[in-house]
Amino acid sequence: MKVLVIGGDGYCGWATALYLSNRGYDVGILDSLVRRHWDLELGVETLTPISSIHQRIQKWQKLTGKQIDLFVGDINNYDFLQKSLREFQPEAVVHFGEQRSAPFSMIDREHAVLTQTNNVIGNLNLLYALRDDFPDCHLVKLGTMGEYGTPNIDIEEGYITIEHNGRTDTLPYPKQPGSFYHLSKVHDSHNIQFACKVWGLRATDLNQGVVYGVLTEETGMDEMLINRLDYDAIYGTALNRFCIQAAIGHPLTVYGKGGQTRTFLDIRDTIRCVELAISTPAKSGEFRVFNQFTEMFSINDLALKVKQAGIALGLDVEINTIDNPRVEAEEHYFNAKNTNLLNLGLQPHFLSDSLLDSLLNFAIKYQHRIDRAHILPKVNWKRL
Ligand code: NAD
Ligand code: USQ
Repeated sequence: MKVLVIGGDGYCGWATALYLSNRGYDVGILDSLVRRHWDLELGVETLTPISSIHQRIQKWQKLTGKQIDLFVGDINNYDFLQKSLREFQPEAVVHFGEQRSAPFSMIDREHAVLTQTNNVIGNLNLLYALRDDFPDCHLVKLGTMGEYGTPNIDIEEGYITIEHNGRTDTLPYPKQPGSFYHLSKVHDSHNIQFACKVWGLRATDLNQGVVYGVLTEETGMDEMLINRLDYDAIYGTALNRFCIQAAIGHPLTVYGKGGQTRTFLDIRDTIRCVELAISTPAKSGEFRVFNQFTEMFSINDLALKVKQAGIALGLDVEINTIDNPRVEAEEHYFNAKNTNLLNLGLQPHFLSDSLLDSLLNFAIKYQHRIDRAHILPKVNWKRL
């Protein structure tokens, strides 16, 4: 099957592209490389030294004999997108290619607008390109669990059946996102659902939780295939950040009370979930939603786990509570369903001591690359 991975130079996309290529899929990567540009602009670097996309793909071909086609360009450029799709002829498109940081989207008006135009228009272009040339192609779109927010009732997978004044209907689950980035994902979901309804496209929205870890079988084959691992306050995410902080003796940065509960998954499950979605496509006209995570943790739980794993490695780990730069509930009910992917056969890699160990050791190995100035958060959600 021919699969185009949009955003294939990024954290989730690179691991997915190699995994699918290894599994025998005919893979293409489309990426504007804008994430590398944003890193330069922010003055941050991934913990790990990543090679250029060209070097990465060449090395992969040398090691495995497998070819990955490369399309460098922006999906906001419709001509480029249309031309690339026509050349590659995808049967499935996995769309990771968006600005994915909540703090980035909250820096100021420019960054909010950039995030929403990049994400919403890019996705809308993709919907039109599929409608015109590949109406049967399965769109697998990365959404986020953060679309739902933290409601005081259980979170279902995309839809909820509601009885109101004696009548019943199954409706999209209410969305209460917590940043202009998370809002962009909600807008995407609505656009995709509408396109499936009016044009008969087939799509799966993967509402993914926070991803952790860095090693996959494929990216571990050679240092030139190494994946990015962000630790800075803009792009670094909770668990990855905590492990890197622990490795250099920086106190773990718990925002506010730390009772924020989120969903999480190992990057090795991200790639498997995408494959499960691709191999059982949505029906024509269907907008399918899967909640893509394996476990739920509060931020305090995570900090404690990292502290314990760090102590076992002889590290001195301190947990610091700092003022929460975000506006979010810090103590709340949270219970989300994730049965769709399990029913398709997902066998989760639950968070284990060995994973924490490996992540901590990765961080220790590359600690000389860490710039401590980028650890504490500087972007505030509130109107200061
Ligand atoms: P990333 O920033 O590492 O990768 C995104 C890639 O998309 C980058 O290589 C970037 O250059 C590319 N890109 C961005 N805009 C583009 C455009 N207009 N045209 C072409 N390419 C473009 O992000 P990631 O962590 O790999 O996340 C991938 C997707 O998964 C995102 O949509 C994100 O919202 C979603 N997601 C990520 C996480 C996580 O914890 N990392 C969790 C849930 C959902
Ligand atoms: N947090 C801390 N300390 C930190 C970093 C984060 O307490 O040092 C807290 C935040 O306040 C928040 C939670 O941890 O309550 C998660 O924050 P995060 O930065 O790990 O993740 P988030 O901003 O939600 O975004 C990440 C990805 C995004 C994806 C999302 C999935 O960057 O692309 O969509 O996770 S989800 O969280 O399910 O929305």
